[in-house]
Amino acid sequence: MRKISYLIWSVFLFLLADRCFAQARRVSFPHGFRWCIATAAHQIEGSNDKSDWWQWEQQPGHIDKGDKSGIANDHWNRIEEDTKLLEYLGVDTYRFSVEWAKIEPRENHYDLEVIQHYRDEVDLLLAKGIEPMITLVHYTLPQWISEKGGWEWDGVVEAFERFTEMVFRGIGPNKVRFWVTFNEPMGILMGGYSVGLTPPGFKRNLNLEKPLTNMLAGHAAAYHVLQSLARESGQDVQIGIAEHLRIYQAWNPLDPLASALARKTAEIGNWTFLMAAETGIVKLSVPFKVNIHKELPGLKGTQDFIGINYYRRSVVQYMAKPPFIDIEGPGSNPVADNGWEIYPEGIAQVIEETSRRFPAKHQFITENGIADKTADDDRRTQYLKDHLMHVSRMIEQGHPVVGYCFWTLADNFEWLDGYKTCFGLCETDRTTLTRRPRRSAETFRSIVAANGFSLP
Ligand code: IFM
Repeated sequence: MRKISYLIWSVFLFLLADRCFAQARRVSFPHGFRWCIATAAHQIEGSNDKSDWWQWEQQPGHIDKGDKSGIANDHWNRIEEDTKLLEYLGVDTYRFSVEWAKIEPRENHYDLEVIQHYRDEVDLLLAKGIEPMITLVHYTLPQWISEKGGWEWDGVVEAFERFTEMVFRGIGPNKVRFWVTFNEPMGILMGGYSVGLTPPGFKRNLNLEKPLTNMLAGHAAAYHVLQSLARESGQDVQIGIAEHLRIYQAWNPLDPLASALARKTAEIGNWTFLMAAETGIVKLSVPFKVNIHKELPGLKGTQDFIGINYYRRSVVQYMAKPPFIDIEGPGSNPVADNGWEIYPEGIAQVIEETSRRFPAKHQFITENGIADKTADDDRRTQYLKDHLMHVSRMIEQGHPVVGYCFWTLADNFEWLDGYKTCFGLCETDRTTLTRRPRRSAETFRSIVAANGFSLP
């Protein structure tokens, strides 16, 4: 009798321990957490021949191996196919951009068929139960604006405001709740206006007052237009900016110079735009180089959520050759195909810093992903889980992260890298454009279905 009771107790304790352990190993997300896939028009639609990037790609030396976006993934003609993939993954949100160069190919000439096309895309998504999140500017501009100086042109703010109104009215009220005015605005500024590696190719160093001011004024104008049009139709809209937030650290944390440089780079690269939209004050200062400090009317408080694009850590280290210091170095972890260090805990650090700077504001992970074309797709699968583990932990600690977009659906045109790097949950065959779900697509799908996953 005693033996039987021991046995029963042991089995009971074993089951209890197993259950507790299993719970401890579960990575979960709150009810209503948004699962999303992010894409951008120029990278997938194809034939964006009225845009500045299209022109840029035609010039030798700009894009790796001379790749051109060309037909890209022909998403323009394969919306149904791609929407089926989104349904297969089970996401409830799809972040994509509308292409200004297609909507307004010539100044003040709006192509209503193009607007209808986006309206149809939105309707299709809604019919499938997927909420659209629309990005208004994902790097590209119409070529005619670029020729006038891009974000330095005096008329660009008004043009952007008109374009925003056109998009909202064209798609129709009560359809799109989530809006992103700019994707990675500091990337646009640095690439196109500081170092000149992307269109319009200006090399202004840190003399960025004009384009920075115009982009912020454009953001504020778009924010107010969207909010007032939404109010007219009794709709709730949530508007944000998706900024590329990186971890910058000194290789040797005890090195004061490298640490100060890392802090300054983060302040400029990560926070200039987001902080300005919050406070209304445009601030950019580097001793002996630039000193911008001014208030922009109408800018303060123009973001309803913070969009976080997180990919990597950059380590500040010294080099033997000029310029003797590298602020883009990888740290001690493995790197992705494009050389970006894989640093999952960085997403937690970025969430924490975002909460500190913008308390109580909702955070949306608007992009997270890895360039990887290894055949077994282990790295992407692991990357996804490792980053989600940190996101879940931060939510448990009370950080207001409301959704997560994976970058991206299928391999596509990766800007300066052309078609070399592959960020897709699906592999795109560049000859047939067939999309083949990778192992990570299966993993993502099951995580979405279960609103979490168990750690091994
Ligand atoms: O492909 C880009 C995207 O357009 C913007 N964020 C980073 C991604 C990967 O480089």
